[in-house]
Amino acid sequence: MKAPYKFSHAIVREPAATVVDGLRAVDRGNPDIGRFREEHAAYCAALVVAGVEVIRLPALADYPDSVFVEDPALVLPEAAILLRPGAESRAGEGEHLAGSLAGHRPLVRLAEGRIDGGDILVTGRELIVGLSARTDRTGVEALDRCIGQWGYAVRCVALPEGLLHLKTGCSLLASETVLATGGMIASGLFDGYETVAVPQGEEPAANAIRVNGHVLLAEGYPKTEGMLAELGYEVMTVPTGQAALLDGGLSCMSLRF
Ligand code: CIR
Repeated sequence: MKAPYKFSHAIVREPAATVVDGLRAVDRGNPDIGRFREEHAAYCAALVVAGVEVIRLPALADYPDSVFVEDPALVLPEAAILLRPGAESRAGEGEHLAGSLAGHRPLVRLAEGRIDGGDILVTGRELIVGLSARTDRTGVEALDRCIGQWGYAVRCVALPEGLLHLKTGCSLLASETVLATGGMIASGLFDGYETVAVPQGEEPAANAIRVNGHVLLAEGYPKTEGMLAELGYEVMTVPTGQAALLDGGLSCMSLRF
């Protein structure tokens, strides 16, 4: 199974003690900072095994959700784009990534609208962008104008009910192959792609990440793990219980490039 792209680096940010104040749709209790740090360390270790250099940024106490670095930025081969996160409390997070990103890519700031990185799936041929509570049409159009100069096409899609972000329910396994929940596949979002449905009851496993030769999968989804192994993917499982309390998963805890 050929990897869609070769990643050499991943930016992560240590969880802050204030992560207990992180946003969540449903309160199932606060994450435990000690366990969150352990899970984050396991996540970073898995990225290293997958062959990337992990750039660890320090915790930001003023931004409880800043461990979820995927949302305020998008890194493409041509540039790093500071997005405009849809949650008020997260609006300043991007500037804290600017210094690190500028060391690797020309930096571009999106001019208007709202858009979270969690709503952007970069495939081998286009960017699929979900309209959500965090991402609006103005933001998608601003992104489209920004990346059009490099030849990227944007496919703007409406999310099925109940998902925070597009990538809450899907991930890219290969450049033309998407892992997703049955509901997302049925709604036609990925027409034209090969799709692999996560088994019913294991929907959160759809937020996986393909990193070079490996697929990182949340721990606790044995049917999905078995299915992917059967399909020939090299699967590594990572604990995500603490991030899940804040509606976070594997994709949102790093910026890979
Ligand atoms: C938030 O609501 O913004 C955070 N608690 C979770 C962000 C998860 N990000 C992602 O799925 N890309």
